[in-house]
Amino acid sequence: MGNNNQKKLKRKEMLKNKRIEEQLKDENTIEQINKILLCGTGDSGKSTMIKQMRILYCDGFPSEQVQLYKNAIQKSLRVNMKMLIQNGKSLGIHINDKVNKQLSEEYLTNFPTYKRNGVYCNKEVYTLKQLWHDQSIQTVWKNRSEIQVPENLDYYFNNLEKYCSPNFKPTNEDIVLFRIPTTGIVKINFHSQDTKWEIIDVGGQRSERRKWIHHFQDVNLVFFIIAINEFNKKLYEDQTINRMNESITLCKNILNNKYFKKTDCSLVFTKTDLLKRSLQKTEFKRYYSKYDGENNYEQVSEYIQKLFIKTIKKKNKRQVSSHLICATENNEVEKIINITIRKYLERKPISII
Ligand SMILES: Nc1nc2c(ncn2[C@@H]2O[C@H](COP(=O)(O)OP(=O)(O)O)[C@@H](O)[C@H]2O)c(=O)[nH]1
Ligand SMILES: [Mg+2]
Repeated sequence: MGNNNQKKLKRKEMLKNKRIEEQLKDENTIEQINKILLCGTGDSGKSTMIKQMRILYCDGFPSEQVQLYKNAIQKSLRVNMKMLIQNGKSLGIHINDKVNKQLSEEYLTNFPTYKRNGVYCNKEVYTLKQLWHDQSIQTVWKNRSEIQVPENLDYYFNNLEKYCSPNFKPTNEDIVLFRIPTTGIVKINFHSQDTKWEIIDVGGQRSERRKWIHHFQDVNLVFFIIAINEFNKKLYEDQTINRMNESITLCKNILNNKYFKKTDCSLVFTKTDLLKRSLQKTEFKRYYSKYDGENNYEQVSEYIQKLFIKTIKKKNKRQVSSHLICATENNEVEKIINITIRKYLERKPISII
């Protein structure tokens, strides 16, 4: 009998231990999701980073997104040709070629009809192609820092027939290179180095920035995104303000915010490809008179990085890193995400899933 009681007690003890073990296991597996917040002015490349993450970690874009981009890309060719013709006039660049001048006038007259019809007819495609290759329109395009047209417009105009076709289906590259301004919040979840992460994209234009504060709590890493080629551009929202100066001011305000005093941050300078292209025809010193280096990519990019880094206070309390990337290149985005997370985990080992 005594033996039986002992057996029962032992069994009860074993069951209790098992339950405790299972409970502990459950507690350890409660998901710890680490947060990366993307900040920066409009057009700096935040959503491009998110799109690359979607390609890397989430099997690309759902069909409704692909359809959205198809419509937006097609619409933009028509709208931006109108912009190039009209802005050319205000910049004093008039179409010299008689035939093309006539075509451009007809285009502006027919524009409302084309817009209403939506689909491209052969005549419109022919006109757009002629006008895009016109020397004066190309001069307007070369002076695009003076006007508000999308950065990668040439990519689409150089392959016009494809994009005007009703059968066109955007590739990942077509989507990455095209901008639809972000309103609201976009989040992507992913695993990296045995930890769970959430990356958050917010709209960057002035009207959108009020919403950022709601996402400042519990952020593990802040990525401040800067388009490094913006030194000669004006702000979309206010044509009197230089885009890079706006970005410097925002960087100072965001990264010295009380929520981020001890938060690791990465300055991510995008559009390195466009900076290289732009320095071939533009003097950096014309916009930053204190600069006394050479007008080459290495020295200019070094100088710009320093302008931003020096605005960040309390560098001893957190890790601050700086990266130069072409954000439209998938592997460059992947590389900096991996490096930054690795450095973060080395410093602050967190529970592994
Ligand atoms: N050529 C080039 N284009 C870029 C780069 N990064 C972003 N873009 C383009 O810049 C535009 C604005 O990017 P987006 O991510 O929407 O900016 P956001 O307003 O900060 O979200 C898009 O057309 C992108 O394709 C880059 O490194 N190189
Ligand atoms: Mg965006």
